[in-house]
Amino acid sequence: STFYERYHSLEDVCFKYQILATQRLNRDNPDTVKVILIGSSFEKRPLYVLKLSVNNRPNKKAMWIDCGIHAREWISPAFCLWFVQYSLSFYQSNKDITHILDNMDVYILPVLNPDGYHYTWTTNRMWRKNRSTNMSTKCVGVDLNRNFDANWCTEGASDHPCSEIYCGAFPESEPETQAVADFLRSHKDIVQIYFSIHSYSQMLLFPYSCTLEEAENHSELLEMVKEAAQKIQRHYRNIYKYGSGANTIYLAPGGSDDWAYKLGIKYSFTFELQDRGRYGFLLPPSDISKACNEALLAVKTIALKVDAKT
Ligand code: 0X9
Ligand code: ZN
Repeated sequence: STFYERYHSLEDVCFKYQILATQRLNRDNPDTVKVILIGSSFEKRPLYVLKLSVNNRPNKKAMWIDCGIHAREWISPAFCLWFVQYSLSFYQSNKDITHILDNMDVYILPVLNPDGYHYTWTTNRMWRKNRSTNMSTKCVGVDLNRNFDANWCTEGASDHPCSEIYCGAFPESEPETQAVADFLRSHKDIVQIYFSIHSYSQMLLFPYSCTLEEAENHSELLEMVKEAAQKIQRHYRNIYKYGSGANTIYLAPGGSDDWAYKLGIKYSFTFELQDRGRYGFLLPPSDISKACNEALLAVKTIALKVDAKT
């Protein structure tokens, strides 16, 4: 199997990212791939975003993808690497990725929660939260997908530090949350599409998850995820559910997708990749390529639809 059909330690992901950053999308332009440091984790690990940008046209729109917000969801960082590799390999040969990259910059954060990810490799494979500590409790970690400022810590999150869905002491209390939120705030006029990649259960979700109310462009978002799910079914014979988060899985406030949406990024999505529970978080490496190709098809489908509208 290739590099991309295996899971990788944090060190290997970071090393690979530095290598990828030296590659080019476009032979004529050296500045197509760039690494940006957006902050650091609780344990002071760097948070690197890769920027793919094929030309320097001003006012270009952008798409954001983050992976690995939940430590044990290993298929997620694998997807971010897959996406970068696919972009670098098929720009100018696959018409969809070419069209997307010609029209928008792409920012990819492969491991939003590096401390947690490292911990799943060394100590506890089923860890979910980050690894922040606090004098007032012996329990470790905040659920970073409950720590954003979107109906923070209401029903569907917990204010108990020992809970798996602990929302933290206050919104954006965690350095990882802050780094992402700061970056998106400072790029909100260009970032049009937000994707957060999770596992498992095979779902394509959009806001809201923090309330049962419908998003203002609910029907537009529904149309997009429906088309993406249909394409996955047609090409890969696999079923993905789709809909707003609160209606499709559960109420879960403080998530990054809802926060990004409220910031003004009207095309905001959370994907839950394979599988539907057979292996759960322990998806075998032999399933990585199909899981990533399905998600890639969904990302491309939605990006093309957004691009056609704007
Ligand atoms: O509960 C979550 O954070 C996500 N599911 S997971 O099993 N990967 O933990 C779903 C997130 C959906 N979006 C929001 N809750 N905002
Ligand atoms: Zn998750």
